[in-house]
Amino acid sequence: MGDIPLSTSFSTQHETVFRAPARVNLLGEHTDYSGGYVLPIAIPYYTEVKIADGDSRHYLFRSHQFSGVAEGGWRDLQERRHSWSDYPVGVLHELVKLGISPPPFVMDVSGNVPLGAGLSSSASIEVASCLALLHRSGKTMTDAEIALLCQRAENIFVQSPCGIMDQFVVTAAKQGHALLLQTRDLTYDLVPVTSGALADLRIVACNSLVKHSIAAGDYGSRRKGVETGQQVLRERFSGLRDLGDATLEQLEQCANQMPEDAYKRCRHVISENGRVMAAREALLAGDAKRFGELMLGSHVSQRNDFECSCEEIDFLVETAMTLQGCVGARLTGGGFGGCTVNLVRKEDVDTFTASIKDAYRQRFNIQPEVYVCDAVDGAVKLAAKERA
Ligand code: GAF
Repeated sequence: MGDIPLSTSFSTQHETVFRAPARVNLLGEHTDYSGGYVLPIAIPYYTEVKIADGDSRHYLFRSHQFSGVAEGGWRDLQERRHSWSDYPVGVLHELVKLGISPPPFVMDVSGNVPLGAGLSSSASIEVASCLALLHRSGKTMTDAEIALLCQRAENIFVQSPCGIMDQFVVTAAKQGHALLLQTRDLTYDLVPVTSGALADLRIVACNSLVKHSIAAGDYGSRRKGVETGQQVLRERFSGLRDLGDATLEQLEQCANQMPEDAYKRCRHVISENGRVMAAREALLAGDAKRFGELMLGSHVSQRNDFECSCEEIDFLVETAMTLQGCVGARLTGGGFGGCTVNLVRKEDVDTFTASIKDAYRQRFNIQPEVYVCDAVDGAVKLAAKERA
């Protein structure tokens, strides 16, 4: 339970509620900070942010779910607290840089997004907070502006070097669709997941319960490898903007000019971009089997080249692929733990769920969580109410 101050008194509260989902990425991992392609959906686990007028010159960020509050005037909110409140406070910092300073408020944060599971709990809280703070300031922004602002909040204030995928899909997702996003210019196509090639399948996430934070060093070191290799390629091939443009042939030509690990990280990213493009073709051709093969290819590449998997996740993927009705499985999200994403025939979902839980429990003595996911809309304003 949080350490909720009871001293704050309210006059009439004009309380408005905003909600942002979590996400599962179907394909395109670690491609979103070098101009590549991703294919995520938003899923129905949510952060809810209520914002109401405060009665002083203070800002108050509190939660019934997470411990600790952030409270005070602007000067009191300059330092990172290494707490959940860093996410909304980081968003406030980015708004203030743009000259947007909301009047005093009380923000209440709650939600049911699994934490440390690679399902984007951070982007969910950032985007819900951003909508609330914009509302409180009487301002609006486009989806892309909101996503980029929230990414900056995470990169700068939280000091977590994430890409743009999570913030974008959490903001802009559409029910029943995956978002095929080009992360260089933030253009996207909506790809149906409840009709067409994937109509007979469900998207199932399995949580290994191995937790990993992207603010920890592994994500950053992988990102550095990508950037080192990308720089070598740019110097060699004029006009090449980023890895979103690069080919495996070009990488081979530069292989001796970069460290081995940078080469492997780039090989993952370039081949992963190819897999997302191939997945688009597979979906257009109604070929779910091919889509599943591409997911597995992605997993192998993450395991061998990006080196961001772990024993528990490999076990979940390998086990899933032996189960009836599973057409594809892979690590999803930042990696080093978290979740797998699986495509499972509708009629086999119940036995798949029971079998994978059983196998994982027997192997690791841990009961994994399994989420059967619908693709839902991105962040919304839910309601405005007055409370005496
Ligand atoms: C995390 C990051 F936040 C994303 O930007 C992305 O890089 C992902 O890991 C890996 O694809 O979720």
